[in-house]
Amino acid sequence: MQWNEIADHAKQWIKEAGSLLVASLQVSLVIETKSSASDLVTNMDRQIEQFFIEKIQGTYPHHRILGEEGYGDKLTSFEGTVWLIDPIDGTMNFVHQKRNFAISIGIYHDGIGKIGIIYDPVQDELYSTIAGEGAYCNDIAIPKLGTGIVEEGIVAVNAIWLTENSMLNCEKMTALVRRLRGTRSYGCAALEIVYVATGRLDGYITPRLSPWDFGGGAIIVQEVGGIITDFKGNSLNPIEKSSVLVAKPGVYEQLLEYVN
Ligand code: 2AM
Ligand code: CA
Repeated sequence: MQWNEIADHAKQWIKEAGSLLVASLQVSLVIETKSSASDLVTNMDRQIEQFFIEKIQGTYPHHRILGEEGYGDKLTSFEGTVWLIDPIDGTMNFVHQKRNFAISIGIYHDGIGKIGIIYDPVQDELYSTIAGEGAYCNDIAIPKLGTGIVEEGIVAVNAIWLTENSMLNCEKMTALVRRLRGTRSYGCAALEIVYVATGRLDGYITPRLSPWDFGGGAIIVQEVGGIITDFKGNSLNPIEKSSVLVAKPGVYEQLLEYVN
């Protein structure tokens, strides 16, 4: 398989899609809610997913696509080449803040991560990797991560997980927040994962992501030595929803004790 050629196409398409998103910020969006008032979808989520499906099917007709908005294939297995696509990760940010959103692509072959590409079109930052060939931010190599400790770490976590909830122990989370150097919350899982890869964050804790949220970022952060698993320490299955703990070595082992 020509992974270089596929990655080049994916980068070209993701940049084109990013320009469409930035241009759309100037015109009024059609905003609807899905499962709840905080679960937003816009005409652009749908348009961008359809844009990728047309490009991929036109160029790689045997590849399959799993996209958040459901225009792709109904996958029951991960055989062959599969594209995981989130046309807008951070739709709430896209609508309310007009920044801190991204397009996420993860390309897997027989379930193994091959290519990860995340594009933040407002910052014009393209994060990419072909597994085994290093990770890049706008063609500048991202250095391998060293080890760290929570006392010197900044970890992304949404404040909701410090309130009473069924996914995490909020007393343990409060103790963790007191011990950390700092916390942040960007509201865009794909960016929070690649920020761990670039060292802007030392870790990220989030209890329920879908494959298209973590599929691209997971390949990038692992390429630079970051660790990404579910809250029990198991490898992520790119076909299932999952809790996600991602961090640099050292910090990961410490965080695992708080979320497990
Ligand atoms: P989305 O914008 O593509 O839906 C928000 O904290 C981040 O978590 C976003 O990246 C959002 O992705 C993702 N997310 C995915 N599923 C979610 C859920 N059920 N509830 C809240 N956020 C979710
Ligand atoms: Ca989305």
